[in-house]
Amino acid sequence: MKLHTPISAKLFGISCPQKDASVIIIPVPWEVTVSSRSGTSLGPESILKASYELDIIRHEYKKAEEMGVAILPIPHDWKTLSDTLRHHTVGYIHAMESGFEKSSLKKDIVKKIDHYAFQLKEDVKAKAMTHLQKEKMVGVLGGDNSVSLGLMEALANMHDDFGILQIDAHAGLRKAYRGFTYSHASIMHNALQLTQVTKLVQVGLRSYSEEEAKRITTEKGRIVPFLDRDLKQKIFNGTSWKEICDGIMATLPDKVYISFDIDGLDAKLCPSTGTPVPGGLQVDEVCYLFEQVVSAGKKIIGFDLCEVAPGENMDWDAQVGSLVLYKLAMMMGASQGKIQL
Ligand SMILES: [Mn+2]
Repeated sequence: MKLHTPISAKLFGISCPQKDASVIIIPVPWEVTVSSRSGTSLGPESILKASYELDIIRHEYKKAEEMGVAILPIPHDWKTLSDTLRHHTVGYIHAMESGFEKSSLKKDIVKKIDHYAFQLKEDVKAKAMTHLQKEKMVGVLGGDNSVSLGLMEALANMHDDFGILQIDAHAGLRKAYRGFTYSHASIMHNALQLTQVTKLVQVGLRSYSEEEAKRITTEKGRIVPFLDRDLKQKIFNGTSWKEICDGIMATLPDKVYISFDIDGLDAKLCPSTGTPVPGGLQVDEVCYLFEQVVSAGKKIIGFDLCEVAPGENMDWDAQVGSLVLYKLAMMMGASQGKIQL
């Protein structure tokens, strides 16, 4: 499926020059290491397009105008490179999954992908630093889950300590999954290399390996899991979502980075995402959770939204994506006093 970025990209249908924006969104159309369905490199473009419709749904979306939100141009060179490299990785991943783990191709491909993925990370980091130094707030819009590391590194340059609130069906704690240092499945493993990340609070997990489960147990204290099945058990037994959110808030430090993989939601809300998993959260639940971060007096210092893919149901996945992108941007702004809730 091909999309076309409009010449003037008006996120949420508002025209806001970068210099006037409080929040800058960095789009990253990248999906080189995804292991199953592809499509998320079209995430930024499809969300941008869907976001034009938001203002006619509810008047509350006018707050984006008040705060000023701008999206950087979608870097089509990275998209083209992602598409080209995917041709190598698809074959390689397929070979590994068919038992050819010792393939002689491995070294060359992994080296090449690691090289470009490092460059992508540095590019995102440089863009983030540029805007953070101008005292703007920054969010990353993927692309696959790996693309947020550059922003996390930029924030680690500016903050001594912060926690990550991760909404995801997956733990993201695999070490160099399929050999790739910057794999989508390794994002939180890589984030935890930053000593400034004092907490990783994972909400909605329902698909993880034995090795990842062990890691969560071993690093208890730094990693705090709120498994999907435990959340559901509590709700079915009468605990309110408010009480659950209070419990999540109690584990977070004052500065919070939100990492939102769309597959943390109920798969009905993101049917085209790469690795959907049954179960998961509702949009209203995560929006309420983000509001609670603000109400608890915490400061949202950055965020990412990843793994939204247009697929065949282009409008639907992107509509959900644009709504949660809006919510993330607004909550970050509210937490830093730019708008009132
Ligand atoms: Mn995931």
